Amino acid sequence: MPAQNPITLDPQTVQGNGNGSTDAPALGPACAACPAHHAANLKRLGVDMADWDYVVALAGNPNTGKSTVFNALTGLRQHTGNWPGKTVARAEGGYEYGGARYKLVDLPGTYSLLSTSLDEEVARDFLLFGRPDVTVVVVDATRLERNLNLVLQVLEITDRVVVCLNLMDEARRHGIVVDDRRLARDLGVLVVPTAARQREGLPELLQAMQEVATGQVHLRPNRVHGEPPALKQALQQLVTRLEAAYPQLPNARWVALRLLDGDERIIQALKQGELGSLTRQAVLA
Ligand SMILES: Nc1nc2c(ncn2[C@@H]2O[C@H](COP(=O)(O)OP(=O)(O)OP(=O)(O)O)[C@@H](O)[C@H]2O)c(=O)[nH]1
Ligand SMILES: [Mg+2]
Repeated sequence: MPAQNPITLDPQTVQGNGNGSTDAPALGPACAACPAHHAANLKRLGVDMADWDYVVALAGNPNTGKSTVFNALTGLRQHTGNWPGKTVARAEGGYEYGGARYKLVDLPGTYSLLSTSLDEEVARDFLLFGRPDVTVVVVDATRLERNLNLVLQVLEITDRVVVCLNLMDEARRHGIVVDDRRLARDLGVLVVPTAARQREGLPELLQAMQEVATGQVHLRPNRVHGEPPALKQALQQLVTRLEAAYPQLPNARWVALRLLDGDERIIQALKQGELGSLTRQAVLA
């Protein structure tokens, strides 16, 4: 079924690519404007991309307003079910923006992505194997420090992040001032302040999601470094081999760290070629 659900926002925000540029997108080894998601893996994760251009994951700590954002963007065009083979509920929906169809998947609320609970495993697997075109991390502006833990973990897995700085009305009420520009600079990704219950900031959020999905902005997240020399060396070796095996892998460093940590799920994913398409040379090596 084709997506035909323009959301009800200011029509001025629901058109064009917003930057007035007519330049063709720069083509690298992988086209920057092309969808980044892994359709075959998404299908295994229960998300069929046949009628959609982009897939957006909504991640965040519990109770930060993910479902409020989800409902505001998708309206009635949504359905709920379970993740394949899991008892974890999933909501997915869609909207159209700037002539493209976006599928939005509401991930379970988690404090981390270390896969220590079923919810964390579901969220992590979706980001890692599905490779959403955009991951919106909804954070609570009144509890920023605690929420940033998850943001930094998501940034290890994907560059394609928009931070939705939600509950700004609550922050204001408590006299909390958040410098969203500084936060964006420090994290190296787009940050959009919102009060989702009042629909405040949602047009800007949609615009930011489009810019990331279509490759109009190229994000360079600031990741936490500082490994000891022995670990650094082991990482470098593993990363080189991973990148040879999976040339499109956006998060070889994170995968290497998990392998060194003995993460069974990642070891299994590697053995089964779930991380993406293995190159022929790597398979034959
Ligand atoms: N004041 C205020 N309340 C909000 C805002 N966004 C969401 N809420 C409220 O916060 C509560 C939690 O919102 P949800 O959207 O259910 O949060 P969630 O992240 O989906 O929660 P879980 O699915 O349980 O992790 C609800 O009562 C919302 O109405 C906001 O921007 N401002
Ligand atoms: Mg929810």
